[in-house]
Amino acid sequence: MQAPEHGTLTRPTPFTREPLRFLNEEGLPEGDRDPREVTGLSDAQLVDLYRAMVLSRKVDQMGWILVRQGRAGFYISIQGQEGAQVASLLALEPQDWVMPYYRTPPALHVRGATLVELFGQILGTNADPSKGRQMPAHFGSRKHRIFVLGSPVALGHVVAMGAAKALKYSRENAVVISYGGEGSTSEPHFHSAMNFAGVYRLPLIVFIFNNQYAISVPRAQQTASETLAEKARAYGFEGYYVDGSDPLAVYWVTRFVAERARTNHTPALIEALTYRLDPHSSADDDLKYRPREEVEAWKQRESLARMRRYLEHLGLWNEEKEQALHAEYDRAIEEAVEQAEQAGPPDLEEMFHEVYHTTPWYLQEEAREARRFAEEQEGSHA
Ligand SMILES: Cc1ncc(C[n+]2csc(CCOP(=O)(O)OP(=O)(O)O)c2C)c(N)n1
Ligand SMILES: [Mg+2]
Repeated sequence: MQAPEHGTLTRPTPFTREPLRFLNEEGLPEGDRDPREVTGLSDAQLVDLYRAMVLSRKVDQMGWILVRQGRAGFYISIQGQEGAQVASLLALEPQDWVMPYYRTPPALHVRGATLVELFGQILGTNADPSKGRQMPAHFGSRKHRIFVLGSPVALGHVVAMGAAKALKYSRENAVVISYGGEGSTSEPHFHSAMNFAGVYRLPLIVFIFNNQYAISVPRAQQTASETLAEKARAYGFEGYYVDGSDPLAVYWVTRFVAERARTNHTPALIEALTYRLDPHSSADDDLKYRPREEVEAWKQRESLARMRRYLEHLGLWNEEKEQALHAEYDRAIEEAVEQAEQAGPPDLEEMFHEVYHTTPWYLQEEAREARRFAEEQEGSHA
């Protein structure tokens, strides 16, 4: 999707007590500002934004199916966060870098990752840019300027801060966005990243999905701060509290802070208020720690329904278009899964290569040993 011209955005208000938003829970514009004017998004771009959100939801649904069918070993869901995830990715430029967290991958098609690559990663086949070296939900691809995330919560923030420092010193006109959950703000890595982003004035955006739980731990047990966004104050820069179910507000704020970071190296923290509609992962039972009614209530105010209502309100969408879109994506996803699977498992020795620029002798030795072991196993089963 083509982004609007630079420098055209009005400044969002930092450190608000209520989340910034244009759309109310019914998907209708509230207040006297036309979100199209403030965001600079055209009608065609609004439709593209919604389409990308639907695609992310459908990739996610297929992720769950693959686990249930025993074709994937594990899965982590984006459901409930599609609007904020897609809108913030769309607000970036191709030269920017993305540090995903484990709920980001179903939206990475926005950065140019193909569906075959995304499903290749979930299935760990040769279609995966990381060649099956990572567990599902850990997509990365240098080609698309997407870092490979590490599993420890918040680790990405500090790596992203280092990358932002490198960009600044190499005078690249680009920004790094680092995603994480509200749980990641309790980790030392978050604070190190925030501290040095402020000290060195780095082009870093730390984007926090406050989905109100870190597995079973509620947000109230993470911090006594009223908002997460206000933590930025302590590090000498601004924090923005946004309604994460309003993709337009998320787009506006992200685009604004990204433009500012590229031109004058000002870091920013964004807190997007969301809700995780699914269990934490395919290995979790969320009804043990949160009531079904709470989940159902959040389903009523999530981003997909809101954005669809808004497009309908503008006369840009209807049931027929919705059905056609689902049919188109169902086909595309089915084909992508088939291709990703047909790519076959990566060669056994792949796991020893590309760990270092050149494979050191001890990894070469381990690779030979693994090959010998595999051949012995095959022999003993023959
Ligand atoms: C350092 C560390 N501690 C614990 C875990 C296990 N773990 C994985 S995800 C997660 C919850 C993180 O919650 P949050 O940051 O709010 O993100 P969310 O999953 O809610 O999107 C935990 C505790 C881990 N991966 N790394
Ligand atoms: Mg969380």
